[in-house]
Order: sequence, then structure tokens, then C-alpha cells
Amino acid sequence: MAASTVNVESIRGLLDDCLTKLGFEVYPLKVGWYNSLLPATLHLSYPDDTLAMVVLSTPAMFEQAFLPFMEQRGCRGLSDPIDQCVRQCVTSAVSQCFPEQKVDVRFDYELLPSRKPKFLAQTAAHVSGATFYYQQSDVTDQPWAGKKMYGVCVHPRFGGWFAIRALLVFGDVTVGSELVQPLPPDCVPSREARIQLLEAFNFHWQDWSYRDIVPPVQTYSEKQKDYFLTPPAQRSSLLKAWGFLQSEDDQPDPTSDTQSPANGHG
Ligand code: B12
Repeated sequence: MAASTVNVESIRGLLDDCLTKLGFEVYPLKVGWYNSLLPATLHLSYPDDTLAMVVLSTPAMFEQAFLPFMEQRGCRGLSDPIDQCVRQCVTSAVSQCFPEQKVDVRFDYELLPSRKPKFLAQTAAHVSGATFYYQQSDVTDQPWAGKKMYGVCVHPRFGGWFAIRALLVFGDVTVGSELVQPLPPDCVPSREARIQLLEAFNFHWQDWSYRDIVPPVQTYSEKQKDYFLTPPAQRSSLLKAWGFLQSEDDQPDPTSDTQSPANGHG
């Protein structure tokens, strides 16, 4: 139906207008494409024709969203600063673009009460056509005899220099057969390169070599690399060294460093 086509493109366009300049990308999918690959325990409980959008962060997100977020607002409380920034960007884009719509926003780091992820980011990214999800089963004649290897998505332009951040489900928007499922670009077609990719992601993910499996058009800046190479527990010190202040409720008692052990923090 023509009206639905207009819906998908206009919804995507509105989100793009808000999120592209912040370093995000948005790809539409139908819930049915996602559910058809998963067991019932991982299904999104919406009809197959429901519209969803998967949100990726590109290397530009750090400079275009995160540093300004820290500058203007700072993080609050103890949860991860990048997660706070992504949440703020995505939820404000959704409420600005769709003030009247019911949108179920799920983030990559959120868990269900069953401890399962609220959505499988890699499966969603694959079925949307954004990034091919290379899994163990995509390697013929596997060399890993019985070992479980985690799969990894590869972006055709950014290689592994991106993350999958959120899934938006538009509970009130139904799309018909005019939204055709795109195949994600298979940018790692050979068996040898897939083995190299999965081994790098599983055995050497800290050296980030998996991210360069295809030549990326852009990688993380040196500043962004410094940030992500810093263990999470030390990132707040790094942010302080960069001159970002913490907001009130997150600040330790300013006297606690200088007072005697009698204050209990000894
Ligand atoms: C839990 C988790 C982990 C766990 C377990 C990993 C795992 N894959 O199970 C641990 C802590 C080990 C981990 C580690 C890392 N992780 Co992690 N992790 C996650 C998380 C939160 C959930 C993954 C999960 O539980 N999957 C459940 C399993 C069962 O799913 P599955 O293996 O894909 O199986 C399903 C598919 O096969 C599907 N299916 C069946 N048939 C078919 C057919 C097709 C065609 C398709 C598409 C699917 C499909 O059905 C299966 C389920 O029944 C995701 C974010 C998210 N919300 O998804 C990030 C995520 C997977 N991690 C990510 C990363 C980057 C990492 C690390 C490098 C650390 C880091 N954050 O920098 C390391 C690298 C791995 C390693 N060597 O340890 C990225 C991967 C990005 C990418 N390019 O793919 C994600 C997507 C986070 C993100 N924000 O981008 N991670």
C-alpha cells in the first residue's frame, strides 16, 4: 500500500534528520524478519508486519554526540557515560519526531527479567540489511572442532568500527509487502577471511584487528581509541583529565579527599 511506503520513508527520514548529524545510522526492518530466525523466547511480541528501526553508531558519534553531551550536560549517576549519551540522543529524537506515537525503545545493554538481551543486536542489524552477521555456521568445514565461536557483524563502510545501539519498534505502524527485505552486503565472502574475522573477534578482540577486516572509510579518532582502550572503571578519571565536570549528584563529597580518616573513607 502506498500509504505505508510513505510511512517507512517518512519515519526513517525524520529519524535520519535528527540522528545522522550525531553520528548514527538508522535502518528499517519488519519484526517478522527478525522473529523468523529466533526461538519464541527471544521474539519481539508484535505482529510480523510491525515496523522497527535499528540504530547504529558510526565513528563520528564520539565527536558529534558524546563529547558535546559531556560538555553540555555531563553524565549523571554511575551508569556508563556512552550509554547515557546514546539514550539521551535516541529518546530525544524519538520524542521530537514522534510525539504522538507509541515507540518501544530498546538499548543493546538492556536485559529482560529472564536475563536475556532485550533484542539481539546482530540479528536485527543483519535482517535490516545494514551489516552482515558472520556466524560460525557461515564457515564451511570449520577448523574449531566443537568450540563455540561468537559471531560478528561487519559494516560495508566501517568494517568493525561501529556499534549497534538500539531497536525502535513502532507498535502502531504496520508495513506491507512493499518493504522488501534487503540482503546485507557480504563484504567478507571467502572462507579464509571469515576464519580470520571470527578468530580475531574471539581470540584477539582487544587488539581490534577484527575491525579492519574490510578497509574502513573512517575509524575511531585517537581520542576515541584512548577512551575505549581505558578500562571502564578508569574512564571517569580520563573524562576528568579532559576537563569534563561531573554533575552534582555524581560528585564525591568535595571534602572527603582532604579530611582525616575519621570521615569513614580512609
Ligand atoms: C552478551 C554479550 C556478550 C557476551 C557473550 C557474547 C555472545 N555473543 O553471546 C560477552 C561478554 C562474551 C561479549 C563479549 C564481547 N562483545 Co558482546 N555483546 C553481548 C550482547 C549484550 C548480547 C549477545 C547475546 O547474548 N546473544 C545471544 C546469542 C545466543 O545470540 P547469537 O549467538 O547471535 O545466536 C542467535 C543467532 O544465531 C540467531 N540466528 C539463528 N539463525 C540465524 C540466521 C541468520 C541469518 C541470523 C542473522 C541470525 C540467526 O539465533 C540465535 C539465538 O537463538 C550484545 C548486544 C545485544 N543486545 O545483542 C553484545 C555485542 C554482541 N558485543 C559486541 C562486542 C563488540 C563485544 C566485545 C568485542 C567487547 C566489546 N564490547 O568491545 C567482546 C568480543 C567477544 C569476545 N571475544 O569475548 C558487539 C558486536 C558488534 C559486532 N560488530 O557484531 C555487540 C552487538 C554490542 C554492540 N553494542 O554493538 N559480549
